[in-house]
Amino acid sequence: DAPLVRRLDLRRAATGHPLTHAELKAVMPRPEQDIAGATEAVEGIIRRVRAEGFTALADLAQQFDGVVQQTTLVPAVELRRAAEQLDPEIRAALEESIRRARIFARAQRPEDTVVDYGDGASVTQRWEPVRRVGLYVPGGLAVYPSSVVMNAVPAQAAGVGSLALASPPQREFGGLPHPTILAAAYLLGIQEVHAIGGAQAIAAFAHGIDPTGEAAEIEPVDVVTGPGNVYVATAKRLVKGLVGIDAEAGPTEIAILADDSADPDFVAADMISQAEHDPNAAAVLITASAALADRVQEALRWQTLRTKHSDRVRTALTGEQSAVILVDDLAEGIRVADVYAAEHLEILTEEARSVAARITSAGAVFVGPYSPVSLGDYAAGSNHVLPTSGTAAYASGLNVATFLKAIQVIEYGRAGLGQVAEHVEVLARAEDLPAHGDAVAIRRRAEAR
Ligand code: HSO
Ligand code: ZN
Repeated sequence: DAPLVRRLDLRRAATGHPLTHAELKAVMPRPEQDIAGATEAVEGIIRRVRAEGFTALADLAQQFDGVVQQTTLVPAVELRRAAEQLDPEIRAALEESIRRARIFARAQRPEDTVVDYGDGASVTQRWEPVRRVGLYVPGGLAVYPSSVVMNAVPAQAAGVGSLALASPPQREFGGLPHPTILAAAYLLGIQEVHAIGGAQAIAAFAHGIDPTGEAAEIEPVDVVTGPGNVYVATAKRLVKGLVGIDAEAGPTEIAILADDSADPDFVAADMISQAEHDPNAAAVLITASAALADRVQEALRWQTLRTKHSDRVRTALTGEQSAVILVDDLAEGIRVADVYAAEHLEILTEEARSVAARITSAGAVFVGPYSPVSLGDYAAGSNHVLPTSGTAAYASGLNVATFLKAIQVIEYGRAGLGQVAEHVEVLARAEDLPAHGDAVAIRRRAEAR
């Protein structure tokens, strides 16, 4: 019977000529995603939230979530209660996840850069955290307390003073967000949690909500982060510019670069682990070993039968976005992996570390047989909010810098300015902006007096 994952043969014998970068890019497996479709509806929601504030939020909560709200703010006692009632095993796991993520995030904090040009002239790059961040966490089917950790920890390590979280109100939990989300917020020390769903949460963060009646104020934020469905992604796209956003995350993806030394059962298990997220998730194996490709297809078949979300997994694996890519050799495999620019790339080859060092595009690289992606999803210390859909060619995973901005500080004295004054005046004339030159000349004349 047919293999589960389609085969894409990029070996010279099949392609006839070595594929250029552009040709490779064109044949990479990618999911189709329609983000334009939601734009009109989301624009309407944002307009209403801006115009009507809490009234709009309450209406939308009734309409989409079936709950009646007096305020969006979750009382502090509910956060504590959720943490107290959390399964102790889950609590311990979340605490370890937070602990490791914090160590890595704190180590990322960049130093200021100071350059001295002599004559009392210096330029400094100083890092400052953004003032306030809004973190959106989906509810419904995918309840990921791990994503609360991954979004909050780098913001906190950056020194962001004000962190608000929003998650949809759940009927079955009395109109509050899901209790594991509340518990994760409590463990992270997040005190401001709002029960708001989807696009309206992004709008509330971006534009702010005035206090009305019992309803609490929501101060506008500087940056909005967090995963979500197509409505959330669209809302983030629409408020971008007014506020900063993290990446518009597409469906998750895993690529594995492997050779004959790889265990086909590990390869299959890891492909399935990410396929489990979403029928649109992508699982890609890149290998020069046709024998490994066959063994992985075999392992995928039986593992898929036994896994809990086998329907979703089968849809993801058989989709256009997933593939077993055959290449001539390891060097070509590295080239293909770079062009694909995976959200997650596993290196399951001999000398995995040196192969990983040659990779130039990936959200995160997982080196060797004991670094599966699911380790990174929960407890490696790295972040699991990573660039998808090939955006790793230019974008980075969530990290401390996402929540920092660099201020350039210029301090020249009279002598320092004197050293470059003429060059400034010349360039000002060359650009026909004589007033620019005058601003320097007037200081030179003051000096002469
Ligand atoms: N693999 C997902 C993150 C996640 N996994 C959350 C489990 N929970 C995207 O990197
Ligand atoms: Zn995952």
